[in-house]
Amino acid sequence: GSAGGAIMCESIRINSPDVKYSDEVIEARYSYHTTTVSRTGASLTVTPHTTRFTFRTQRDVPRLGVMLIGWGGNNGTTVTAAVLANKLGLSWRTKTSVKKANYFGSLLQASTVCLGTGPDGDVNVPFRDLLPMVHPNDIVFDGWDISSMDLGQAMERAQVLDWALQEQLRPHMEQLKPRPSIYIPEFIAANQEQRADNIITGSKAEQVEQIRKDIQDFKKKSAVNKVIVLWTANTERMCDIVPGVNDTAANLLATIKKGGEVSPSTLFAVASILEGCAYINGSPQNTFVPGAMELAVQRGVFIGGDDFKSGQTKIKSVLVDFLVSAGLKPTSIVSYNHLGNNDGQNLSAPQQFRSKEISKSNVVDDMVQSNQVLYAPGEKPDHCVVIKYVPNVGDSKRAMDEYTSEIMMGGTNTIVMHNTCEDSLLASPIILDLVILTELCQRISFCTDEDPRFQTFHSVLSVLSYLCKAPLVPKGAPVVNAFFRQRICIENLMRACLGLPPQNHMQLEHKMQ
Ligand code: NAI
Ligand code: DG6
Repeated sequence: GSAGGAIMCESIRINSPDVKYSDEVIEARYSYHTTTVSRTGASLTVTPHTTRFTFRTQRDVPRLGVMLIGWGGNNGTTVTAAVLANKLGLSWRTKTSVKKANYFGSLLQASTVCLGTGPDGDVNVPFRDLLPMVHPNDIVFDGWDISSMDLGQAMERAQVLDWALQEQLRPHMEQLKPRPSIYIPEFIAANQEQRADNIITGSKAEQVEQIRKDIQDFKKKSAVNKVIVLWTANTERMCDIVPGVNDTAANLLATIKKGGEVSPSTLFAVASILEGCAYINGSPQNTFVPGAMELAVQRGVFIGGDDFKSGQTKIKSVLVDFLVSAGLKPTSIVSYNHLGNNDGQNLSAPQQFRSKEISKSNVVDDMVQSNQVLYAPGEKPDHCVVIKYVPNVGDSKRAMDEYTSEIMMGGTNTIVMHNTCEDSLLASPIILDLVILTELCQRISFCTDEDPRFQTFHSVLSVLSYLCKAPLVPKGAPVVNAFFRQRICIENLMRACLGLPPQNHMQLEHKMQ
């Protein structure tokens, strides 16, 4: 049947000699087209290339466990509650109508992609149907928090979900209790201190050991076959990159042993990597110091981040892409936020605000640099980010943006936006997409005709860029912030795994006589 224009289907089967199915894998031959450009004086020579790839996707979808750091926070409780509500098929009454649990805002669960053309035109299917993927309802959650509150009470503290829904969820949520966590007060705002009543004691090395034991314990008790760890705890201050301390994997491990400066988020990253678990950073701080990145590469473990791209920044990566690619020149971008949740309180401290300011500010760089008609080398729009803590608005974040652009013949175009919404209801589906996409990538391998040894993606999983404000990419790789380039990258990668050509939107068949 069809819903909202998308065909809901059990499975998709590709009818092509390039695609083979076995019980274990989908194997697809794929031609990857690139172009290189060389310059001689004032002239550019452009050369097309084709590389033949073979993609292999394991079909067996594991039972996935997700461990959240900051489980008792607004995002942690909201994503856990949302999955439970979906799993239980809950509905609840608000003053306007009856609401039903859903996954709106999830790229994989709630958006569609065009597979091709059928007798009635484009055939769109949910993104999640392209390849075998974990369904969010099947994810088992666990996690840590420096606050000992059970998830029932913590959900109430968060003030995100409607009360009638909380009442139905409470008996389930109150069974869930965050594990004690690593608390180093200087990394988060001093105003968080009263929450910290659930702490692992001991040296840094012992704390890492405890986190590793927690991961093993969760695996054993919940019978999951795979665990992904995700930081959705408070924003930390940035760490200095210090040679001999955190610049290499060996130095970082030695610093942990000696008890030198390492942030809690990096200690968690090290523990996860040593356990072979992918680790995703949903906050802006530089958890992935060079030593942590090197450790992930050495161990062949995926890492991803940084900072969920949920609202204001998502719009920025759409709007600036639109302006610059339409040949209009953004000259200033001014973004105000105010919010009243615990995230806002933590960000009211200067060092934690600075982490967020950095991750929110770099998001337009690639789009600006791509257009030398509009911008001279090194020229950038003014870009100002303000965040204020206003307790009264709770999780309902306000974002106000002013985009000023120079248009034809010295004209000025000013666009002003006001966005109000529950922050955690935007972040929760992103958390689900991050872990489901990461898990899928763990089942994909590929080789080329030149090098027939199968390999996996680079440990720094840049395909997660769409979901992150400050995408982490392998050293030397370009950072892409532009929203639709990030989205089409995911879509085309999945199509490649099915031996399908990239979406080109040319519709030549409709442009012929
Ligand atoms: P929150 O403050 O409600 O939750 C954070 C939780 O982390 C709290 O329960 C706190 O007790 C806990 N925590 C702090 N340090 C910890 C540690 N070392 N170990 C374990 N737990 C610890 O914040 P919220 O709204 O859930 O956001 C979480 C993070 O996600 C923040 O860093 C925020 O900046 C980031 N983020 C949120 C977005 C959103 O739309 N909600 C979007 C982008 C990023
Ligand atoms: C205020 O900016 C608080 C932040 O944690 C944001 O709400 C969060 O980073 C989401 O940011 P954005 O820019 O994607 O809406």
